[in-house]
Amino acid sequence: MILMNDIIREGHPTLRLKAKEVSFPLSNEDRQLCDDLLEYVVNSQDDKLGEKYGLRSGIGLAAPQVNASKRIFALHIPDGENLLENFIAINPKIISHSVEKTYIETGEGCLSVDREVPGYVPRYARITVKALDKEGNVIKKRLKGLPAIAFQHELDHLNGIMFYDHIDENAPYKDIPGATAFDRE
Ligand code: N9Y
Ligand code: NI
Repeated sequence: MILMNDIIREGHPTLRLKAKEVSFPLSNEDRQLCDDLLEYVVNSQDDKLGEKYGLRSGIGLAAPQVNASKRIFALHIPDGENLLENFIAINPKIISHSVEKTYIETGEGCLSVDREVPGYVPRYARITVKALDKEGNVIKKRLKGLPAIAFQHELDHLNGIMFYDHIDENAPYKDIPGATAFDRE
């Protein structure tokens, strides 16, 4: 089971690597990694289990965050139109995206970052994505709102990108042209 001590923090070189494609059929190790990532996000959002194991709540977790440089992440976004309720993405890709952008009004955080970094993180408002599931089936989805934002945050982890790389440090709350704010509430 993944605990906070298993999550590597900023400064660890693995977070800056481009993660490797996963080959199929999945190895037992990769299968377990998928299950562990999903288990973490589900448990971390359960008040009782989160408290019991001291988990910081997260809606997504990418393999590089547990020091596995592989193109896998899990998302658990309750209500997000049920699109990413329990989603494991392997070798994920954005195949098209809107011109319109969005950003979380209150900024982003990251389980690998133990500090607040203020500022808008520009994301595509709508994306069409492809990924493989554990059996190697191609899953294609259209995402918007929080699921779209979270997918882009996780995909960035597979490419060695941190959310604050997107923040304009001289003007963190500068207007983003063509963007509509996403309100977390
Ligand atoms: C976990 C992150 C991923 C999200 C950050 C922004 C979009 C994806 C995560 C730190 C603590 C809070 C938590 C969070 C949330 C957001 C919106 C609505 C409800 C994966 N991570 N968090 N970051 N929760 N809850 O680093 O979930 O943002 O790579
Ligand atoms: Ni993150």
